[in-house]
This record gives sequence, C-alpha cells and structure tokens, in this order.
Amino acid sequence: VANLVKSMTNWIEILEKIKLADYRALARAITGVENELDGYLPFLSQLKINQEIPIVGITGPPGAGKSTLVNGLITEYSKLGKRVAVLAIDPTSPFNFGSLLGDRIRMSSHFLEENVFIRSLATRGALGGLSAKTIEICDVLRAFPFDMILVETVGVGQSEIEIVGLADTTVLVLVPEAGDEIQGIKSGIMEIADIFVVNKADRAGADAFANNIQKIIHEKNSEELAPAVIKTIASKNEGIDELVQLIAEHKTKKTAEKKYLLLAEKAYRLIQNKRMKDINKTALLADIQAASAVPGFNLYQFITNY
Ligand SMILES: Nc1nc2c(ncn2[C@@H]2O[C@H](COP(=O)(O)OP(=O)(O)OP(=O)(O)O)[C@@H](O)[C@H]2O)c(=O)[nH]1
Ligand SMILES: [Mg+2]
Repeated sequence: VANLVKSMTNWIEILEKIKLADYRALARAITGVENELDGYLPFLSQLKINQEIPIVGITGPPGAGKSTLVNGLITEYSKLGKRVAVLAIDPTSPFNFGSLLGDRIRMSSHFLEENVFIRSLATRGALGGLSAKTIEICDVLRAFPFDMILVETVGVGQSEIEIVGLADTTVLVLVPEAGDEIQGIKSGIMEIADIFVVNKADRAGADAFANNIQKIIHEKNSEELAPAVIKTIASKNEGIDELVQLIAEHKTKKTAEKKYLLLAEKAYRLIQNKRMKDINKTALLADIQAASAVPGFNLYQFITNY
C-alpha cells in the first residue's frame, strides 16, 4: 500500500508539471504509462486532454523517407513557431534526430530543446499490435501544450490501417519504386490515406507513379473527397511546405463525423485491451499445449474456459 501511495503522489506531481510544459515530467509519464506503473490508469483519467491538437500519422514502407519527411516537417513547424511532438513507433532504424537536425537545419539547439519532443515506442510483439499503448501515449502528449503530434509508423500490412484509427490525418509515404506494389496499395492502404506523398521524386518514374495514384484515387472518390497527391524530395526539403499546407487544409476539411468515428475507434481498442488484460499469452500457450495432447481436443471447447 505504501508503494502505491508513493507512486500516486508521483503521478499527481507529474500531472501538475505536465500542465506547466515540463518535458522531463512528460517523459516520465510516458514511461509510466508504457510500463503500466501503479497508478497509471487514475493518472490517465485525470488528464486534461486537448482533443484539438492534431495527430498526423506518417506511414509507409521501410526506407520510404518517413523520418526525413518528419525532420522536414519539424523544420517547417518550427519556423512557424509551433511546438511539435514526434512519436516513432517501432522504428526500423534507430532514431537519431540529433544528427538529422544537425545536418539539415542550423537551428539553435536551445530552440529545439524547447519546441521539439521526440520519443520512440516499441510495440512489436505486444498483444494488440500497434496500439499497445499508442493511444494512451498520444493522449498524454495532448495534455501537454503541443501544437502538433507526428506519429511515424512503418507500414507493413496491419499497422498502417491501425494508424487511421489514431490519426486525424494520415499521410502515406511511397516511393516511385513502389510501382509494382500498387496492387497491394489498391487493396487496402489506398482507402486509408488522406494525403499521398510520392517521396524520392528525384528518382525515375516519380511522375508516372504519382499520375497512376491520381487515377486510382479519382476512380474511387468524388472530386471533393479525393485525397491529395504530392511529390516531395525530403532529402532536399522540397515539397515540405506544400505538405504542411495540405495537412492544415485537411484539418479544416475534416468532418465532425470523422472525429466521432475516431473516438469510437479508440474507445473500441481501449475496451478491447481492457477486456483482454487477464489473458496471458505464455500461460495460454502452456494451457493449449497440455489440452491439445488429450485426444479429441477441440479449440472451441477449449476457449469456453476463457
Ligand atoms: N534520393 C532520395 N533519398 C531520400 C529522399 N528522402 C529520404 N531519402 C533517403 O532515404 C533513406 C531512408 O530515409 P528515412 O527517412 O530513414 O526513411 P524511413 O521511411 O524513415 O525509414 P524507416 O524508418 O527505416 O522505415 C535515407 O538514406 C534518406 O536520406 C529523397 O527524397 N530522395
Ligand atoms: Mg524512420
């Protein structure tokens, strides 16, 4: 009991400090939520979450240039005096924004320290996939006075679909070489993106690829609802200002309906996680091993015990 009280006192302190834009408290809160430290649920219920802070999901295949784009976006938003949080989920390459930023922008580190918060989150293998604690951590970030939250996820299959339930705006980053994968894109990812970015437009085939995407989009959507397609060269900071513009426009266009849909989607996932909480995968494996050794084992009978 003493321990619990102690950590609760901590949480209250953290809560107060987050309101005052204390980055260290924010980092501690995220760690606490990520590891489900005692008292994290009451902490979450006490948060004053600003739903107006936009969450922009940046997704796409490995190496498409997502981090480079995020870096460019940070630069643009910083120029506009905005405070930005970046959440990198399961980054395939170690995040080294320090060096990225050092190379590309000669911005005072003081400014960066005050206006940019970067955090990676490992969720691979976690029960429930991408959203293990992503929703909660984004909400912690929205209790802090950020102007914008960027979430980078490597999109291979399910994860880019999941980002849609989280982000207000989903940016799908593709590269011209993805041409042969366009079939795969058609069959699902196509529906999720609000903005298509054809990055590495310095490479051959970018125009043809962008036109191809345009064609598919316009077959499926009315003129008004068709997602935008732009070409960028993230490594040269080309097209970033246009992307900033498109993100802002999408925010204004976003309907109230989508807002409720998003909230319902998040609630669904949180409830799902809550209900599955007592299911231990390792124990499940052991149970099923024992049970399936018995002749006549039936999976449907087996799960009725759960
Ligand atoms: N030619 C060219 N290279 C680029 C461009 N944008 C990024 N790159 C390079 O592509 C490589 C991958 O870029 P990242 O930004 O790390 O890509 P990512 O999508 O974040 O990669 P993961 O997080 O590992 O999935 C780097 O070497 C970048 O310098 C571009 O517009 N043109
Ligand atoms: Mg990356």
